[in-house]
Formats: sequence, structure tokens, C-alpha cells
Amino acid sequence: MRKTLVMGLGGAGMNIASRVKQELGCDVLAVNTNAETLANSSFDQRLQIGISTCEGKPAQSVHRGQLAAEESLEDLRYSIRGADRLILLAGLGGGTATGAAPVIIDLALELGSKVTLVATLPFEFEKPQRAAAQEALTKLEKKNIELVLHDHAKAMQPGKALTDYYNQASADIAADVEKLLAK
Ligand SMILES: Nc1nc2c(ncn2[C@@H]2O[C@H](COP(=O)(O)OP(=O)(O)OP(=O)(O)O)[C@@H](O)[C@H]2O)c(=O)[nH]1
Ligand SMILES: [Mg+2]
Repeated sequence: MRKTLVMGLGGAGMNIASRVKQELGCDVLAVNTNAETLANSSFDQRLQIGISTCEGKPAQSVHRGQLAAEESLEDLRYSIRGADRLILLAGLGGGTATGAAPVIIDLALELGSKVTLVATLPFEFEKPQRAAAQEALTKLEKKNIELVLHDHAKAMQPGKALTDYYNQASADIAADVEKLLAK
């Protein structure tokens, strides 16, 4: 039987992954540098990356996110090995997911997995995050992966509360993942 690994990476990735887990009932591996976020989550499978690089805190820069994944490459290899397919859930724009995603994707491809990156792009008001996400996206588009993007700048409706918006975004992305899993 084909094995798919669903991974929630970084803060947004984990929030989206918990909705995916709740709605689709699939197993999810939560990956983050942030020890507190991992400890407060209810995922059965959790991996803290970059313990020395980030000391349990958010990566906060793309470079530190990359170093965190590189530091934990063997743990990531062990987690991904045996998966025919990786569905990686991430919010681009912060440090952890933006820096770690390319490292994780390259590792999964090297291990022979097909990779789908389901990623959000930052809101219009998140100027530096949007620039960081765009730069990362340019590089990710060159990789041999499937990309499913959810642009917060386009999907956000004026006047909508952020929590309501995130709820809707998570539901929409869970529906995207359901379609991917049915493929
Ligand atoms: N859909 C969704 N998007 C989010 C959520 N939280 C943040 N975002 C978006 O995701 C982007 C990245 O934020 P994080 O996920 O916190 O970044 P990170 O990968 O955890 O990086 P660090 O915080 O530096 O460790 C933000 O700029 C927002 O655009 C969420 O709960 N749901
Ligand atoms: Mg974060």
C-alpha cells in the first residue's frame, strides 16, 4: 500500500495540520523549532528541529529555519523514510517553515518521495513576510514538486476578524488536502 506522510511545519503549518487531522482523521507529523507550540499540541507524532540552533524558540529568520532543518536532518530522514509521498503543510513568510521547507523537500525527493507543498502566502499588511515568502517561492517553483498555494492577501475579506479568517482558510486547505489524498 502507498504511504503518504502529512507534515505540518511551523506555526501556521501545525494549525492547518490540526484541522486536517480533525476533518480527515489522517495521521500527521508536527514539525517545529518551537518547543512550547509542540508541547501544547495534541499531535501523536511531533518532531522538534534545531534544538541547538533555536533553543526551543521560533526560528524568526529564514536562515535559522534552514539551519534548524539541517541540524535535524537525520531525524527528518528517519521520519520521511518509507513514505511514497509527502504532503507538506506550511505558512510561508515566517522563519521556520520558509527556511526548513526547502531542506525537507530536497531530503524527501532524495529519498524518492513525491512531494506536494501546500503553502499559504502572507497577507498584504505583512510586507517583509510577503517579500520573504515570494523569494522562497521563486526557489520552490524550480523544484520537482506539486505546489498548492493559498494566498492570504487574495482570500482575506476586508473587515473579517483574523480568527474567523484563519478558520475558513484551514477549512479550505483541509478540503484541498482531501482532494490530494483522493488522487
Ligand atoms: N492559515 C494560517 N496562516 C497562518 C497562521 N498563523 C500564521 N499564518 C501565516 O503564516 C505565516 C508564517 O507564520 P508562522 O507559521 O508563525 O511562521 P513559522 O514557520 O512558525 O516561523 P517562526 O515563527 O519564525 O518560527 C504568517 O506570516 C501568516 O501569513 C494560522 O494559524 N493559519
Ligand atoms: Mg511561528
